Amino acid sequence: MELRPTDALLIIDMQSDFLPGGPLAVAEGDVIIPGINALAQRFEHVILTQDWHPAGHISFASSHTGKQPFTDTVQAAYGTQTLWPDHCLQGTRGAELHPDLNIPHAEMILRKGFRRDIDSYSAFLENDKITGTGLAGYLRERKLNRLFFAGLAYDFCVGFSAIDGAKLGFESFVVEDLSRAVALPGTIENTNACFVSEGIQRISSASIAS
Ligand code: VGL
Ligand code: ZN
Repeated sequence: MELRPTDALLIIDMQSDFLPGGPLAVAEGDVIIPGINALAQRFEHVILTQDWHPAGHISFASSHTGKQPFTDTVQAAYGTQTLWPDHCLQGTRGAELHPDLNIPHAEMILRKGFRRDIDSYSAFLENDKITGTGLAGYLRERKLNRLFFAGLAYDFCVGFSAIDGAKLGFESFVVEDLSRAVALPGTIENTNACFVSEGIQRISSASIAS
């Protein structure tokens, strides 16, 4: 497939806390860094996202007494929220984009998940499915209409971002070999089913012409 000047690459949450050694390490998250750097060079427009939580965030198991990360949930005002280890605390080293990520021409870094009582997997809509991040307006104003997603995690922030992107009218592709999953029970299967129903194509980085 040929890239167009109106394409954008969205690199989701390539932060130290999600990489091996971090509190919410995604298996092989580090393996995709060189490929992401190489793919980004082929895009004129690159947007990076950063999960960016305040202390006491609703998604932290530590914010709720007796709750365990990964397996336990809480009922938020907007519905069921999965709980995680503390991660991507605003201003910490672990919240920084990984130092091996090398995309100096990235045009925007979008932070999300900064409201204490609302998590935000998606780069477009927070988990209440109402609060917007402003990204859709930014992309429309810049006339970027085709979106390619890579990064972490396939079954959470990458998946939710691509699904919302498609729902908002952007033609959306997920670069599967440049993403890795948290893989809680059923999450990958659920993500793949949503990609099918939203018309999101899973592609390989090799299929993008250079
Ligand atoms: C993510 C869980 C919690 C992600 C962020 O980037 O996929 N997952 N916060
Ligand atoms: Zn998070």
